[in-house]
Amino acid sequence: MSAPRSATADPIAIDAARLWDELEGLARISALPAPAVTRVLYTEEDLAGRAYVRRLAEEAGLAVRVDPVGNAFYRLEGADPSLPPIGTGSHIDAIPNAGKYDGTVGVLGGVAALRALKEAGRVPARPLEVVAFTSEEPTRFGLGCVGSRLMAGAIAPDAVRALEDDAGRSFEEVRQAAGFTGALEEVRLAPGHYAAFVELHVEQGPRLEAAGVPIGAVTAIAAPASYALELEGEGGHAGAVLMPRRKDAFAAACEIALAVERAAKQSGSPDTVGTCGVCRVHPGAINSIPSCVHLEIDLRDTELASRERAFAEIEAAIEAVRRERGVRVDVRTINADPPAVSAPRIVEAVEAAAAAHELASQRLVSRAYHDTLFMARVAPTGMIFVPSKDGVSHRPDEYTAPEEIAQGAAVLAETMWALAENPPSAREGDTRDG
Ligand code: HGY
Ligand code: MN
Ligand code: MN
Repeated sequence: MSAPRSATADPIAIDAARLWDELEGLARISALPAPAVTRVLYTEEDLAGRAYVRRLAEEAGLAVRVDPVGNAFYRLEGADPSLPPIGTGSHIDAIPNAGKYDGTVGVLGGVAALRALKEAGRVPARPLEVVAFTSEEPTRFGLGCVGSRLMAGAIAPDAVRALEDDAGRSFEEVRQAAGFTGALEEVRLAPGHYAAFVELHVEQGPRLEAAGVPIGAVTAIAAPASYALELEGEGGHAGAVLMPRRKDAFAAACEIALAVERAAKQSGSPDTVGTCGVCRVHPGAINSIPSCVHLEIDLRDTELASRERAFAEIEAAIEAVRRERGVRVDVRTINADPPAVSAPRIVEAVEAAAAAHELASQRLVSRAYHDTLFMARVAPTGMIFVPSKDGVSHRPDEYTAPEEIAQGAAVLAETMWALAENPPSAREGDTRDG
């Protein structure tokens, strides 16, 4: 077994064409025809995608472990196997009508990074691990980052078991049917399990492309919150009930949706964003006044105080709808998470790795959330971004060029290598409250 690399070794080289082909192969595993990609938690497409990635990891000579919720760990052994690993990873589940690169670049790019080190005969000072997290997207059970929340102890296993999908099937029932058994209590990581965690991801925004910079060193991840609203008015005949007597639940929902947009625009912070991506109207007949509506709100900001100010505005608008329209509105918080701050040492390691590959880099905040948001509760973290064409994501026309993806994987490999030899202290970037 060769000794760890000296500081003067050549930069790590990634086979860009091979990584591109592997991403294309994964993109073909989808519930929708190309170019759209859909892989929803615990569906046959999700399971086929997991098997595809596992095969690539095994072919790369990585050791594989899968935990009871389906988080998969692909490990390159280090010179001292007893030391806490440096982790990386992301997700392969994809929302309906998504693109090819959200999450998958971080999983397959991570496998490519460890494979490149192994094929170059380089043994890191400590183990390196790629994690393919379960359920980063909220699509099936309404909550994102279920796998990393459980790993970080950010959600109780009972709360996960009780989640239900739109067909009324419980998380536990679906998980077991997908072949993931064992107790969810075993998913939680021991304190200090990872010495550091760095995720590679497409930016899902326009800044790197606009700046002509190939690498982003992420300094923080915005604070996401989501809410489920049940509105109950009065149904009736669309022709027979005169307007003064109506309690139209959909019109009430529209007022709330516009209040979400207004609160985000007028919050005083350019980083406040809000939308209502889910709206179900009952009974859903053209000539029947909507009696009930299920509405879901997604609200975020990089600053918690700004997000909370915006939500206070939305709550005031909801109260006005109750009062003026006589429509009942029940609000359930799905999640309201704090932001995550990257460990300064990891931000610097990403910038140094980019420089070692003669790549420009710039610091930026992640407006999307990622599993790193929760890994930041149990380890020093950072993220590496690569550009998104036109800033597009969560759409079939999402695109990042092959050489940009390979550059991200090379910077990831270089960063993990450096952190393996000289990890940050455990408290750096600790975002837990208090
Ligand atoms: O919604 C998000 O920010 C992530 O893509 N799940
Ligand atoms: Mn996503
Ligand atoms: Mn993602």
